[in-house]
Amino acid sequence: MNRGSSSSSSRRTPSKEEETIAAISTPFGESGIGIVRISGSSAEPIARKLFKPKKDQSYFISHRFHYGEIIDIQSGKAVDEVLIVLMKSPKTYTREDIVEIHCHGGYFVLQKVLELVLKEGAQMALPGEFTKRAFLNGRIDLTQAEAVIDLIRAKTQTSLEIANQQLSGWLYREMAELKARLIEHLALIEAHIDFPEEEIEPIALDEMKQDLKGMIQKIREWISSYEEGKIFREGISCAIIGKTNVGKSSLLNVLLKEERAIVTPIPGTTRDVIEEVLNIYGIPVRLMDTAGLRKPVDSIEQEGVRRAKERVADSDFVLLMLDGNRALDDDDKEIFKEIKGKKKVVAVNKNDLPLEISLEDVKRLFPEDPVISISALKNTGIDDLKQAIYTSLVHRDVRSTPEHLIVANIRHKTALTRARDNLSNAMKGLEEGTSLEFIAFEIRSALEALGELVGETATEDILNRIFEQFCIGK
Ligand SMILES: Nc1nc2c(ncn2[C@@H]2O[C@H](COP(=O)(O)OP(=O)(O)OP(=O)(O)O)[C@@H](O)[C@H]2O)c(=O)[nH]1
Ligand SMILES: [Mg+2]
Repeated sequence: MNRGSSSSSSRRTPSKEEETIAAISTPFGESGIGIVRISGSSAEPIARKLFKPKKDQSYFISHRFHYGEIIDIQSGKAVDEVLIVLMKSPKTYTREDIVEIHCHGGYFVLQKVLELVLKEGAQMALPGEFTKRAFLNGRIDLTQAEAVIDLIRAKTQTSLEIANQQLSGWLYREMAELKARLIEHLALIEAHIDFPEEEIEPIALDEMKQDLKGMIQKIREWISSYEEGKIFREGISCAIIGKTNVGKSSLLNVLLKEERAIVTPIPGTTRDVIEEVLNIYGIPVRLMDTAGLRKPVDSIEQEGVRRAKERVADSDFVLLMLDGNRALDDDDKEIFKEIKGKKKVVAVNKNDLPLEISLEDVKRLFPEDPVISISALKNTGIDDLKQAIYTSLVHRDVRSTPEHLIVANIRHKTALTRARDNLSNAMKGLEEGTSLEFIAFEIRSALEALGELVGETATEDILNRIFEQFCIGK
């Protein structure tokens, strides 16, 4: 985790930010093209030294590709045939001059070109340093920088959408608005601290309370949106649980659309836990098919049952399966005890066969949970089941409205929680007529939390922790 930080403190301090950095920005290994990126005031002079244009052209046109060769000045030999682009500050990723050299994508070639660039005075970039410069130079705020990481790591369409939403800077804009309003309130309070003989006018006081209330409510909604965002980013684990032969492995296969698990009519077929990730409307769900729970017949099954129970205990979510063609028995009831208190969806399987369990009875047993009738064999009710899983995890439809904003980062949630607590304290203070100094303190603390969120008052330590998560070259 800490790889980048020690070198960052020894090699570079913030005052040296203007030095020129370079890195290979494409992944290691062979590829069609590979890019060496340079950022800083020496980017253009370095490019001029190393690049020999095919056409007789003595200058670079900004933001345009030029075709030519990278030359090793010492030997005079061409290293690679390249496309090079100079992007003059400020319309660039870092707001500094940027040069990108698009080489052939071989590791050695790229390494060689990078070496030549470094020889001309550029410094090797640290992880995330290009993005860090974009932040330090005011092109993006801290939440947008973090969105870049999320974007790179996005595994589903929805997590991509959430990252893009954050990259658009909505959080920054909302925080700026909240802060502006809080600063106004603070100014009014501080004016009255300076002139204690004057009381705040009741109308102004009412307005302030009203406004604070609105802010607290808004912040609350963002905080609760975090749980949704987290689900899309990190996914959830879900154990399929049920007695033997109810069709757990069949369901896993149907959901995955492949014959992943062995299915047989013999009870006790599955022994070990089988795990696969399924995308349910944008949520990465780690599905676990487990051994059917019953009194084990041998030591292998006994171990399987132990593992199944362990997974149930650890999983975020449970898919309880019942066999609709067999009456509920003691094995089922044992399982009901096992999953008490778990978030779940109940699937009553084998609805292609005559029903021996009434769905009404099952609903009465699990009044809080969705009960879905399916057939894993005939592939019916599976979409309803997926929908039920989705809605029991996500309470609002996050996909339908781009305006529905999601906080997807624990750091943001923590800062918002602090701001909410400070504002609630301030609100309480106003209602109880506490000293204005106390209220001013709480509002100032809230402002600090919001400033930290967008990076205005973030410490070097916080910044390092964020940018260390990037790869080199981003
Ligand atoms: N008719 C019918 N049969 C099904 C259905 N789902 C599964 N089966 C059959 O039920 C038997 C058991 O299915 P499995 O998927 O192996 O059941 P399981 O719950 O994984 O069983 P264990 O691994 O032994 O705990 C197989 O013969 C399946 O073909 C269904 O919806 N309808
Ligand atoms: Mg099975």
